[in-house]
Amino acid sequence: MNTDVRQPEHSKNIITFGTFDVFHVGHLNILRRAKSLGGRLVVGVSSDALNYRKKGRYPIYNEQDRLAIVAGIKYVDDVFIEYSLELKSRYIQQHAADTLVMGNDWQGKFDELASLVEVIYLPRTPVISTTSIIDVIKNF
Ligand code: C2G
Repeated sequence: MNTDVRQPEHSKNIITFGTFDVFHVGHLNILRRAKSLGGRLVVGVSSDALNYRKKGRYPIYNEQDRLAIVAGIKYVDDVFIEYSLELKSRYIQQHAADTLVMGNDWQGKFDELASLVEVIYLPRTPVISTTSIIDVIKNF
């Protein structure tokens, strides 16, 4: 009897990154489409400190809550905290990823990683963003 339960040969090891603050359907769509490339999906969720360094403000939801929300999504196999944008190649190697998926707001930004992984930019879901949701709530 064949008891081999490994992923099939063509299965990908996919990695993606994001803040996923105030989780919305655009976030869900990119995770679903990343997973649908076929294989295992691991997600790096940016730390609170990384957000503060890059954007000058903390996310609405803290990193442990954002990590728990993303981990609860059925398309996601594993999560970790992304502490630095500059550590992408290390995270890719740690998770033995062969495919990097990012939304096309990052188009071209990760092309230098193409020697390590296949880099795929997926179109963003139009209109919705964490910033626009915050604005709507502010003006409610
Ligand atoms: N996204 C999308 N459509 C939207 C909004 C977001 O497809 N309407 C995608 C983004 O392109 C990204 C992912 O959802 O791939 C997460 O988006 P953010 O939470 O905005 O992540 P960001 O702050 O861009 O990531 O290494 C990257 C960093 O972690 C920062």
